Amino acid sequence: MIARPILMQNEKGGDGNANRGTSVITRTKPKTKKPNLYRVLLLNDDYTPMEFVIHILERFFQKDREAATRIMLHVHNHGVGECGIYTYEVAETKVSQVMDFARQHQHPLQCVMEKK
Ligand code: TYC
Repeated sequence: MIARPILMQNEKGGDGNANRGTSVITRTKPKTKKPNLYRVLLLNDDYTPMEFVIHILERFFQKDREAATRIMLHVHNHGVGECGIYTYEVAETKVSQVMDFARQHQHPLQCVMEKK
């Protein structure tokens, strides 16, 4: 973790001159903030072709054919399954890409995200 300099105004200053009445301290304790993570899930339905779901997993979730087939069959058998875990904006983008692609091909496939 990189210690970032923190610029602080001290009790003096306010005379308008650059950096007069200021002091710089350096953070010593590393500040590590974990990002909120979101699961992207596929939901089962009776109409979307298995091959289409496998294609989605390869195209948008970088799965190889074997992993994509395993996830698709899990969703088919259990009703829901995880495609991946991402930060909020990435997860949101994946959900939109899947929903748009499914709609374009007139399949009822549903994709959702949930906070981990
Ligand atoms: N149940 C679908 C079928 O039998 C296949 C399917 C799998 C659909 C996963 C959606 O998310 C899904 N054709």
